[in-house]
Amino acid sequence: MSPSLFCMGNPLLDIQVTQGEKLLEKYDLKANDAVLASGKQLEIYDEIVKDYKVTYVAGGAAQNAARGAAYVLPPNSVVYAGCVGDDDRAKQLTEVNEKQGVQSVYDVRKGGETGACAVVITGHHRSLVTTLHAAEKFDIAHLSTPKVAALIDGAKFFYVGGFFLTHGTASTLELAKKSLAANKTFAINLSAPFIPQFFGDNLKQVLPYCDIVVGNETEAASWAAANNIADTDLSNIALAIANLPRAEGTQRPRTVVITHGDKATHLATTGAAEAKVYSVATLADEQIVDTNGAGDMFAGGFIGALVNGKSLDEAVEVGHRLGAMCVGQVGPQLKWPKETIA
Ligand code: 26A
Repeated sequence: MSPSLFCMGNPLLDIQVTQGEKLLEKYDLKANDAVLASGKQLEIYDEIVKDYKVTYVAGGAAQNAARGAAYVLPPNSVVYAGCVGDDDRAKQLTEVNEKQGVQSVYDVRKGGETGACAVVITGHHRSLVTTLHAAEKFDIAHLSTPKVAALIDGAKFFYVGGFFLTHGTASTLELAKKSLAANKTFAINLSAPFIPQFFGDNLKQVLPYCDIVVGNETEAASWAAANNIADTDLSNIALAIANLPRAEGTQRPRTVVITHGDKATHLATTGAAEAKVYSVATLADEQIVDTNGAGDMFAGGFIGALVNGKSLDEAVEVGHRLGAMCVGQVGPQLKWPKETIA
């Protein structure tokens, strides 16, 4: 059986540091943000490896979500594509994926370097500083290689990181169009405020094909601002995204789910009179290790549950459980041995 969920994104190794207050100041970073490193920020990787105690963990937003989905799905359900170098980082990512039930079908750049993300933790915040390296060299031709093409044909669900739109809009559209032609489900994550803000045109091209859109409160706000929507209510923003035009031939409504930390989760579906608001269990301070990857694990759990045939309500619940589980671990990780979730 071919895996039912095909994911695509930027494979990254996270290099995580805690108590990073000084780093935020030095590199001009917001406590809770994701950026592409530029100028002086490119020095952060050498500095943290040299002067801080770092922890290496598998990252890459869509890859985290893929591992999250695999957590709640039967074996051999999830495959992930992205571009890496032929280095130790890629080896490490492949091993973690394999252990956690994700088949990696990497586009491998000979002599290339796998991307990295400096994760600066301050309290319950995380600032992500990414250098994509090989990740942005993903070649659309990879999707037509016999192995990957067969996996795309065999999949029923697709999930792409919005982050991929910094370089891979053509590949995303190719996948999205295949999904539509075969009446499959295509999901995207808004990924970070800078995607709607600076890559809004790319997002606009892809959104008509998206059956599922996942994001958080800062990404929803950024999307609203970029689209001249003054309303800041997350339910209304979710509804606005749900009601955006669809590609011709689409046979299903669009579902938009916007998380807001432990405050609430908002879910809107095309044509609905109002969004549904779910409450989220609050974790005690001592249960929180860090929040890196929590949104990805929510997305992975949500999508995985839908692939499993669960209802939207159940899928939100699974997402919440995985998000909370991730917050209790270092970086974008879940508890092993596996707990039964769905
Ligand atoms: C293009 N950018 C900036 C990125 C990322 C990214 N994944 C893909 N593309 N910037 C940060 N991440 C990942 O987000 C996860 C947390 O949600 C980090 O690797 C981290 O694991």
